[in-house]
Amino acid sequence: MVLENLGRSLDNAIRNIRRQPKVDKEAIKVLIQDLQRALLTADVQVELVFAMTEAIQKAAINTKISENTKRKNFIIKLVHDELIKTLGGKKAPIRIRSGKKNVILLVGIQGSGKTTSVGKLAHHFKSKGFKVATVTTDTWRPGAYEQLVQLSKQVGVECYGNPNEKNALKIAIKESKKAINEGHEIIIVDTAGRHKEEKELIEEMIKIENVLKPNETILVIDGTLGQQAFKQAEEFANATSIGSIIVTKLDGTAKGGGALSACAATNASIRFIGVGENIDDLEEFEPTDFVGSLLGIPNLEALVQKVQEAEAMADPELQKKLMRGKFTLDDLCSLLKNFKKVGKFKQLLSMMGGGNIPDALKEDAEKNIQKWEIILNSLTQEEKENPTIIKKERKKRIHKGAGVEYAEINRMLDQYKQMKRMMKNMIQMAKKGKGGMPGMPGMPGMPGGMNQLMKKFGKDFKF
Ligand SMILES: Nc1nc2c(ncn2[C@@H]2O[C@H](COP(=O)(O)OP(=O)(O)OP(=O)(O)O)[C@@H](O)[C@H]2O)c(=O)[nH]1
Ligand SMILES: [Mg+2]
Repeated sequence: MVLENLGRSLDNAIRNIRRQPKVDKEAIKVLIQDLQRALLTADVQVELVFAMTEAIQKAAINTKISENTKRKNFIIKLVHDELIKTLGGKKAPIRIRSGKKNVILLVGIQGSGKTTSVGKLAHHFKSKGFKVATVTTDTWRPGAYEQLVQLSKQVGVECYGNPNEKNALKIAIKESKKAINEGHEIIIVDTAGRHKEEKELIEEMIKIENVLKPNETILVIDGTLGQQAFKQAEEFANATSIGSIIVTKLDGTAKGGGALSACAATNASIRFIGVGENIDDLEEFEPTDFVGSLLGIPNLEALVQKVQEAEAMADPELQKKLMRGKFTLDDLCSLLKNFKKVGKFKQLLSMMGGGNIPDALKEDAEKNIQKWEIILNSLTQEEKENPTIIKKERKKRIHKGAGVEYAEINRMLDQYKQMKRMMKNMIQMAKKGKGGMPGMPGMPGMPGGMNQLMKKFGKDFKF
């Protein structure tokens, strides 16, 4: 595994917290120390480590969570989220258009692993079914042409170049054109790594970018540089809008955490990581999966999702709105916003009405969530607070203003009424001390939270 040591120490820290019968301040303190030690040993920048762990510690101690969430799971999710944030979050994949011309340009400092990465990328895209070719424009390094020819042979793709031409720009234009004309979909272009300085490298990159107009320029960075990768990545991120990064040699370096977090800190996207010298030692970099394997928890995503869902329902603002006893369209707006975070409106409806709502209706609501938002945004405050005044004339106005079908407005209002009825039932059940409606599967945070609020507000709820 990449960053094996970091993974092992994070895994231990998480195991420790999971073993605790009760997570108290002391246990959180130990976890924070373990995390700091693990991240600093992996060369992550000191300020970053402290900012991350402070955020985790604060939220771990201060956040009120739903009683359906175990605090240790909540804390694991905090660690997970902070690590993903540090590594740059979700990124879009390279835009490759099948059947069209696609050019990928690799640049980087001497010895960073460009040529090897050209071979690895060729292998990666070939195995996805693309017709790939490589182009070498390196007229600087002795044997550079042969190196890529050899690698390309190993991958089973054609390599274009001209060892007799000394002008790299000329080769780039001519050989890429040839490769495209001969029917290749993806052309991966290697460049010379004579630069020891970022500035020079960036200047040349801009020149080649201007003539080749690549879909993507990839900066290859040696992962053993650790935090020093920041400067290179930053200059690069400032110079190109179509750039991404491959961090190489992450196999066996203790500094990988530094290189990865330093690159991510520049907002450049790390697309791949190099994890060895062979052509298949390239991994697509997806922070979510990466963090999952670092933390060593099987089904981490399921755990994170569960906590996220439970906490969306435990949102105190949302609960207050639900418990105000007057479920208006304004409240529906808040619900939609909240549940868009979780992405499962269907589940909200289950929570509110359990088996009472047919699946088709739930799916309908989930599908129409965007249209509903448009409708809701077209309503006046008065209409939101008192939906009964939305009669024919007002509906006509909304229909015109929101650009949605007339029937859609009725559908939304029908669903709203149904929800309001269910809310009423639910609160009545809570008042009777039954904690919620029967047949309400997966209702995290609701009954308990509701009972607490009932105690607080007494019998003031009226529909
Ligand atoms: N362990 C390991 N070695 C790598 C990785 N990527 C590249 N290398 C090694 O790093 C050395 C340099 O790789 P090259 O691909 O030639 O680097 P380059 O950037 O093309 O070098 P120049 O063209 O001279 O600038 C070679 O010995 C590669 O085998 C990696 O992910 N892991
Ligand atoms: Mg090279």
